[in-house]
Formats: sequence, C-alpha cells, structure tokens
Amino acid sequence: MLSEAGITGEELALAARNHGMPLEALRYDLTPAGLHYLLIHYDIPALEAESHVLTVGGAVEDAVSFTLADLAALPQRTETVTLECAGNGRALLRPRPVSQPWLFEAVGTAAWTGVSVSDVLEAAGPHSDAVEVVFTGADRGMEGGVEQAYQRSLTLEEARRREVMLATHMNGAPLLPQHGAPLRLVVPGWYGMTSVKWLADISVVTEPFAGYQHEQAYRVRQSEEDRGRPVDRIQPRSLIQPLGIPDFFTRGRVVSPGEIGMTGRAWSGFGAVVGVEVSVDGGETWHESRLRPPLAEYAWCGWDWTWQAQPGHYRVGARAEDVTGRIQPLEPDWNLGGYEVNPVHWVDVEVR
Ligand SMILES: Nc1nc2c(c(=O)[nH]1)N[C@H]1C(S)=C(S)[C@@H](COP(=O)(O)O)O[C@H]1N2
Ligand SMILES: [Mo]
Repeated sequence: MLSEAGITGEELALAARNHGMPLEALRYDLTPAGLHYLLIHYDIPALEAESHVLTVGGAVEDAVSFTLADLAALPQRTETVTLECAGNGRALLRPRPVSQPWLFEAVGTAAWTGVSVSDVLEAAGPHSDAVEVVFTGADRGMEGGVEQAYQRSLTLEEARRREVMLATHMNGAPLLPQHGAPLRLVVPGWYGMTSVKWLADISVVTEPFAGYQHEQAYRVRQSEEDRGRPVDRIQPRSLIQPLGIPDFFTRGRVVSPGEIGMTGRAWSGFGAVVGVEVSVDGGETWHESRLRPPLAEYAWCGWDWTWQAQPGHYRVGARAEDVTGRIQPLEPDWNLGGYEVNPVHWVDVEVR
C-alpha cells in the first residue's frame, strides 16, 4: 500500500525535518522530549531565554510585557497533554494531499509547566467588547504565496480555560528549541496547530481573527471552492504498540505463535475514551480491550488485550470510541488538506 504512495521531493524534505514519534515509544506514559513528534512550518527562530519578552496588548486596559522571570513569578501549573498534528494520517489518503506526509505517528504526550493564559490576560484586562485572542510566534515564512508570522487565535472564552497555558518547561526541563523555546502556548484537547511555539505576542481583538492558518489552512473541505469548517479538537484515535520485531524495509511485524499481550494508547480531544476494540482479521470481528485510566483529562489512556495467535498472516487493528460517540472509521475519509484523518490503525502481522 505504501509503495504506491509516490512521495514527492518536497514531501521528503518536509518529512526529513518533521519527525514522528517512533511507535515503540507508546510504551512511555510521558514521551521523552526527543521522541515527541515535531512539526515546524518555517525555521526554528533564534531566541534567547534571558532576553525574550512576551508582549500582551490590543483591546486591553494596560498593554503589558513579561520576561521569563516575570512569568516564573506567577502561579505555576503542570498539565499532562497528548498533542497530535491535525495532519496525522494524511499520507493514507488517495489521492494524497501534498504536504507533510504523516502516517500514524504525529503524536506525543508531555507534562507542560508554565502559567495559565488567563492569569496573563487578567494582568492586561481585556476590553468588554473583546472576542478573540491572537497568539503570534517569532517564526516567519512564506505559505500559499503570503509572507507571514505563524499565528493562531482562540475565542476569549476558550483562551480563559484554566488549562490553556504558556509553557516554559516540557517533562521538567526547559523547552528544547524545536518545541518552542523559550515559551509556547499549549491548548489541551486541540490539534497541535493551535499550540503556538516561540510565542512572542498575545493580542486581544474585537473581531474574529481571519489569518492564513484559520482561513486557508486547517479547514476540512472537499474542494478549493468549499469553505468547509475549521479544525479544532482532536478526533479519537488509538495506536497499537509494535508487536514482535519489524521487517526493516516493509515495517511489517513478525511475532512467534502463542499468547501475545497486545497493548496501545488511545485519546480524544472531545472527552474520555470509553472503549478500544481490537481486530486480528481485518475488521471481521472485534474484541473489547481492557482500558486503563487516562494519565490526565487531556492525555492518552492505555489499553491491552491478549491474543492467542496461530501461525499465519493477519491484519491487526484497533479503534477507539469516545464519550461523545465519535468512533474511528475503518478506512480514511478524504478531505483536501488531509486533516483529522483518523482511521483504524491497521498493521500487517506475520505469526511464525
Ligand atoms: N510558531 C509556530 N508554532 C507552531 C508551529 C509552527 O510551525 N510555528 N507548528 C504547529 C503545529 S502544526 C503543530 S502540530 C505543533 C507541533 O508541536 P511540537 O513540534 O512541539 O510537537 O506546533 C504548532 N505550533
Ligand atoms: Mo500540525
């Protein structure tokens, strides 16, 4: 299936910069920072923690600015969050939208430490007619022919959720350059594009923000003419921790017959995962796995299931359902940008 993909040079260049989480790292509750997936639209900007200043302005009573030392003096919080790229699964589509060609691995879970955005907003005092908050990164580039800084907005209500935070630390260590050092936004429950890295400015606005990453990118649409709908919360997904040993080239799995403990992780940005079903026959029959409690409200949960495996070739899959009844489709649903592509994680397994 993958051999038919016909990846372009541009996609290869993107994939070589932006790596996924090797799926064997599903074994860790918290993804070690170097194994967490990475997505960078432009270049990693050169920022210094000592001199970095976050400005907060726009429709506020008092425009204020914060050094990292100022932020460290505010009440600190730590949130364990599963972050996933909205383009995860894109390379499974036919025809394939040409962009970062993710398969299944654009995900990771980290403990982020920093301050609530709401505390920073309160210091500035948004005007009563404020509707949204725009977050601007220090990175610039060209995209769709438009020169821009990387920007995303949230409604004022969403930005004020206590767990929406400005993070200075990941898994207890200062942010790495590639993950947004020295300061980034983290929006639990939402796809990764909202969690602006290298955060330089927060601006309160009185009209809905219509930037490139809202109007052009990150919309689920069927054609160029279709306005579509914005991408926001993470759709449910489950992944299988790799079984046995891999084939170097095909990445298929080879395992010995007998009792096989299958395990994996599942998450949804809409609420708790309530079930993960496993199939070893390509979806003919499904078996309920045993769920472990999630690490935190916005983090993945573990699941496991025991397989009595006889020699042969199998198509093994897992699908998650969340508390809202959202369930992974058996095969991917196509859209123009390749967002929210969350089909069952199918894996070819040879038992021998
Ligand atoms: N400033 C800035 N923030 C950004 C991006 C970016 O290119 N520039 N990429 C976004 C996207 S698309 C994703 S999926 C996440 C990835 O975060 P990570 O690389 O720390 O996993 O960062 C988001 N924040
Ligand atoms: Mo992303």
